[in-house]
Amino acid sequence: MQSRAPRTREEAVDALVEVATTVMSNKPRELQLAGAPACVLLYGVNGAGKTTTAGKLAFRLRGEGRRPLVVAADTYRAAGIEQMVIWAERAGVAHFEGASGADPASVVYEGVQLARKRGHDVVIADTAGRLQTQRNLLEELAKVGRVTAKALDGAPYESLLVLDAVLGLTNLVQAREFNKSIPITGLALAKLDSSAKGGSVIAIESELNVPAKLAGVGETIEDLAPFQPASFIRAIFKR
Ligand SMILES: Nc1nc2c(ncn2[C@@H]2O[C@H](COP(=O)(O)OP(=O)(O)O)[C@@H](O)[C@H]2O)c(=O)[nH]1
Ligand SMILES: [Mg+2]
Repeated sequence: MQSRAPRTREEAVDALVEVATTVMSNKPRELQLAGAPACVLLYGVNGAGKTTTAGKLAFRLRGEGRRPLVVAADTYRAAGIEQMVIWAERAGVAHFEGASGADPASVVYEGVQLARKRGHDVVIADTAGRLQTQRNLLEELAKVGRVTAKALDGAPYESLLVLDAVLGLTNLVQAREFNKSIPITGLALAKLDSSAKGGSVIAIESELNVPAKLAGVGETIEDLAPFQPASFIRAIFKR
């Protein structure tokens, strides 16, 4: 850290880059997917990119030789389930969907049992969008988390908060609240291909000590990448 206040714009940017680099260094960014099966749970607000990210991730893991089962637990809307099924088919992976209106925690639980029975090594569960202000829906999400942990008998379980890079500090507010329902193990930052750069992730990583693990960089199935802090910081500060 510089010992004196920056004098020029250049020095100020250098100082910010240094702070961001410190915040983002030494965080484990690999998905923890050991277990039979492991499970990745995606949650966040409506339109953040959960379903798209689930589909892209399934495709990516399948490409790495895994056998994902996608679980459509966005049971509020028939369309929510359908969208997940379409993405699973696009990814060429198996899917399991709850009935419209079913309890999402039960759907995830059944999905994990089915994965075990059929030898899938990873479950990717999509959940309904909800706002960080909707107490009852956050409580429901907490139940999904508890039930998932129980279904997995301590196997690694990734709870990824999906964030829309286009949103600013509201992402930090979301992360704080969602983290109380299900402790976040990683962030999936969608829409990094847009003109927005998702700078709020630095604040979230700093305050909650959680790493961004995935970056959405477009609308096609291949547009998901491991999150790269160095290029992320470079894009924000144009360095
Ligand atoms: N450009 C871009 N669009 C994305 C990305 N991820 C998701 N989207 C779009 O964002 C919208 C909402 O995505 P969706 O996955 O349905 O959000 P959900 O409500 O959280 O499940 C869709 O139009 C997606 O195509 C991304 O990485 N880049
Ligand atoms: Mg969705």
